[in-house]
Amino acid sequence: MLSSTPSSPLIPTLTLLLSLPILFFFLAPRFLPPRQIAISLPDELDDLSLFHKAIAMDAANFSRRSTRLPSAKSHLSSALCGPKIAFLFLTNSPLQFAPLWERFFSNATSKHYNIYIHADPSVRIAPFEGVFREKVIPSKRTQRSSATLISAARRLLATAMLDDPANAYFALISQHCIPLHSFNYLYNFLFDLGRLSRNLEFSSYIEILDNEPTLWDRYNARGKNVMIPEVHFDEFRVGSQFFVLTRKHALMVIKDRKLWKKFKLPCLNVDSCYPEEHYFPTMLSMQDPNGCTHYTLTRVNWTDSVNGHPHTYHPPEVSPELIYRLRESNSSYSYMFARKFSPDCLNPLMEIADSVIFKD
Ligand SMILES: *[C@@H]1O[C@H](CO)[C@@H](O)[C@H](O)[C@H]1NC(C)=O
Ligand SMILES: *[C@@H]1O[C@H](CO)[C@@H](O)[C@H](O)[C@H]1NC(C)=O
Ligand SMILES: *[C@@H]1O[C@H](CO)[C@@H](O)[C@H](O)[C@H]1NC(C)=O
Ligand SMILES: CC(=O)N[C@H]1CO[C@H](CO)[C@@H](O)[C@@H]1O
Repeated sequence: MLSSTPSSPLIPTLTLLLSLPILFFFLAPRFLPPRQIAISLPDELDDLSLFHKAIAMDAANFSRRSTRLPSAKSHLSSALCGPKIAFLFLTNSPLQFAPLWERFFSNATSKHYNIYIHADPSVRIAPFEGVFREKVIPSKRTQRSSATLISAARRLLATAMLDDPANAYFALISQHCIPLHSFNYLYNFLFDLGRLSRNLEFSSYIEILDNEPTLWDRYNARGKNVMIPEVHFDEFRVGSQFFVLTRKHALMVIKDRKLWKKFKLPCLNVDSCYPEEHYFPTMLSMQDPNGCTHYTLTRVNWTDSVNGHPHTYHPPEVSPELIYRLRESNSSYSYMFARKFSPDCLNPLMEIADSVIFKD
């Protein structure tokens, strides 16, 4: 009898209580930070096993020679018999500029480069064609501003090291990147015969900055003092993830366990975390600051950036003058790549490919 009493407050209360999870479900995304994908133990073990293989292979191929040659050269020793550039494409979409890259590679012999693609398997992407055919490596899910991007880059480095001992430079490229020079120009720049003959060490082109105003927030994005003792604040660095690393530094990156233990921790403050912009510059500046130029070869335009995204170029902006402007740098050499370009820039870029971009 009691339960059927229409005036019982129980029913509305129950209804309200039952609807709370539903309400929460709809409202929660507005209040909670976006969830980060955690890196699972099986994924971690897969990567470790890959890294071990690559490290062992590198030791087998390079150790004997390094007793005779200075170590800097030994890690580029394959240079003596044709070093290669490993192009590491990190994407979660089709490669929108594939035809432009296809043109870029058309002048290169396969003796001078290799291509590897890490493609987020949770996104349906049509099979890659042409020079990109069957170049996808075993990939895992990636998410912006999370340690999954570090994992993906390390997976690409290790796979490329293991695949070909002649891979001497490793260039990380995204689907939004375009080349600013011809393949030959890039190749001759990286494998500068003058440096080789003078026995100078080859440098990695990676941006390493310590003067960003947001650095303190980013350092504490996993919780206060969490990075100690592995990384003290005065060792913490920031820089673009788009690097060109030597084999020596690629090896350092996949050998690292100490910093990874901290950088893989989930971000509590996702909006000021961006682990992929800190892990590589921090690690290399701690281990070999003089072996790095502290400077990236990938131009990006941060003017009027929105939501942590750089300026995205659209078709009306594409012109020969833009390419010339993007090449200009404050360093003694020119930028080799640029980002970000919207997919519909492909046609205007193709129109100036031979007459401007690859004309050197
Ligand atoms: C950078 O982007 C801004 C717009 O956000 C634009 O006005 C400027 O011309 C761009 N700079 C270069 C070098 O393209
Ligand atoms: C060169 O340095 C100046 C001054 O620091 C800066 O305003 C400019 O954006 C830099 N140019 C490039 C291409 O990085
Ligand atoms: C290919 O090489 C020729 C001769 O060096 C050059 O004129 C042309 O621009 C190059 N094309 C590309 C796509 O690199
Ligand atoms: C070029 C070269 O020396 N390649 C060797 C690298 O090491 C692996 C195994 O460790 C050999 O199978 C390759 O022939």
